[in-house]
Amino acid sequence: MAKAYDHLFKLLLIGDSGVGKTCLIIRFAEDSFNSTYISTIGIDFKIRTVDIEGKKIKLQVWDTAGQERFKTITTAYYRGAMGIILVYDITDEKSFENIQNWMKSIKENASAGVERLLLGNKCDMEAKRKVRKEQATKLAQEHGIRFFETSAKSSVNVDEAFSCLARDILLKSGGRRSGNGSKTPGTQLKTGDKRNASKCSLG
Ligand SMILES: Nc1nc2c(ncn2[C@@H]2O[C@H](COP(=O)(O)OP(=O)(O)OP(=O)(O)O)[C@@H](O)[C@H]2O)c(=O)[nH]1
Ligand SMILES: [Mg+2]
Repeated sequence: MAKAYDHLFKLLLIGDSGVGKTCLIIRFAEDSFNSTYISTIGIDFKIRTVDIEGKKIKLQVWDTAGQERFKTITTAYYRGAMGIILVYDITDEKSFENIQNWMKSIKENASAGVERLLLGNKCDMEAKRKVRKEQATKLAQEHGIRFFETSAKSSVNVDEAFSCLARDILLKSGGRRSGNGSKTPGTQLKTGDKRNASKCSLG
């Protein structure tokens, strides 16, 4: 019998409470959206298998509670993650400012070579925007990571973001190891522009 998948990648979503982590995962795994807000308690996960570069990649996506009181539980899951998605809400400036703290938390709790990705969610709410795209692009460049604006509600860039991260992990595991987890030159300035997004579309 053919193997169900070639690789299993564990991904983790972090970010302030209410930014839309759970909705992004539900959009990605089940292609649905619910506007009722049920704050995540502790930790949860969903699975979706995708095709990337001819490989079947099983993505186990861990959803963490953004509320401070769950921090001890959620940070225990950082270590096992191969990719971490940092999420803020484009209509909530505080959630963007806090990305620095979430970055710090990754540094303290995750494995050194973990792939990171920045998402500005709720981009369907343009009229309520508080965080300019350029601010986030700059922050992502400073950290040498990709950035996308997404909407779990309108299904914008969700598949693209997850597949880009999976693709980066796949490429990294396929021989371009840098040993200490630092990025090789040339992969530093990665932003989620249209060109990048189309390159990362799912097969
Ligand atoms: N307009 C809009 N609303 C969204 C979007 N994504 C999530 N929401 C809404 O934002 C609220 C919070 O979404 P959740 O996905 O539960 O947020 P969370 O980050 O998982 O929050 P915690 O579990 O508390 O950490 C819900 O009412 C969602 O319906 C989006 O892309 N656009
Ligand atoms: Mg949640």
